[in-house]
Amino acid sequence: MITEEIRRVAELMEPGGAIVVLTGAGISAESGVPTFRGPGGLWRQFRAEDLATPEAFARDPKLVWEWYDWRRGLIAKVEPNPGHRTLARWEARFPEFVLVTQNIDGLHARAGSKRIIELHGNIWKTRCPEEGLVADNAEVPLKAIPPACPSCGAMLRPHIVWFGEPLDPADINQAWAASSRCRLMFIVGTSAVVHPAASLPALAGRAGAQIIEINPEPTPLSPYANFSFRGKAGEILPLLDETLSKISTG
Ligand code: BJW
Repeated sequence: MITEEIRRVAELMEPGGAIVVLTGAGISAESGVPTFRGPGGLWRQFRAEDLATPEAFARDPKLVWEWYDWRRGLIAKVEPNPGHRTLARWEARFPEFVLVTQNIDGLHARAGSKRIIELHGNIWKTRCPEEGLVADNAEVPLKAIPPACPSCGAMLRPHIVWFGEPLDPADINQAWAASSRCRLMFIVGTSAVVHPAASLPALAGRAGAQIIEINPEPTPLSPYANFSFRGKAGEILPLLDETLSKISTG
């Protein structure tokens, strides 16, 4: 059944209108990737300070790499879900569509999205701290922990943004620019507590965009959302897409 609110949002999705979608771990939850803060979330089992900071990596790189190797193993076994696939279709449908994700799992790309701003990096990439070279790495499990740079032999690190590290300026600048000129911003599956990602909707809202949140739980951004869909991304996004198709075919 198509609710009135779904129809209203679908009607706002005009063919030429700029749309930004900000995603978080919740969009991959239905694929089987653990979130960070909810029930069963990674930060309920592990301390971020021990695993996701530059200090933790300096102290114990093997431990940090083992944790990422374990997560790579989990992610390698799962598939993108209808939420990821809907966003890939929207990229093809709307010329001014920007996908900004905090996720490092690579599932948006596997679903077919091509223009993705990965604010927190990608678990399938390594970086050489000496030469700065970023390289794809799909080994599961990793052959060596910690892995070494094939060019200079230095210890590689995951190409991930840890707490206290700056985001890539090119990524955050693009995300800021897109957020400040969009007409619609969807916030999908994020607890909206990690900055600067969580500041993007405020930027969009101040510039006059309509804010649409999709999350089974309320977040600090919920009071500022024009529409809040309390449901799963893998159900609400396809429903919106279906409604969009019905509207456009009359
Ligand atoms: C569903 C669902 C379904 C479930 N459908 N939904 C301003 C104020 C306060 C603090 C700061 C600030 N600015 C910066 C900071 C510090 C810090 C920060 O934000 N801390 C806060 C936690 C307090 N930020 C940083 O350190 C950032 N760097 C920075 O700001 O640098 C500045 C600097 C400048 C110059 C020099 C030096 C520094 C970096 C942040 C890096 C975040 N990294 C992590 C981990 C690494 C990646 C990895 O290993 O995986 O990224 S933390 C973790 O949180 C991960 C995520 O991307 C991120 C966001 O989490 P997300 O995606 O929201 O997941 P959850 O689990 O929190 O939420 C899931 C949601 O889904 C829930 O709401 C569910 O209800 C929902 N859900 N099923 C839809 N089916």
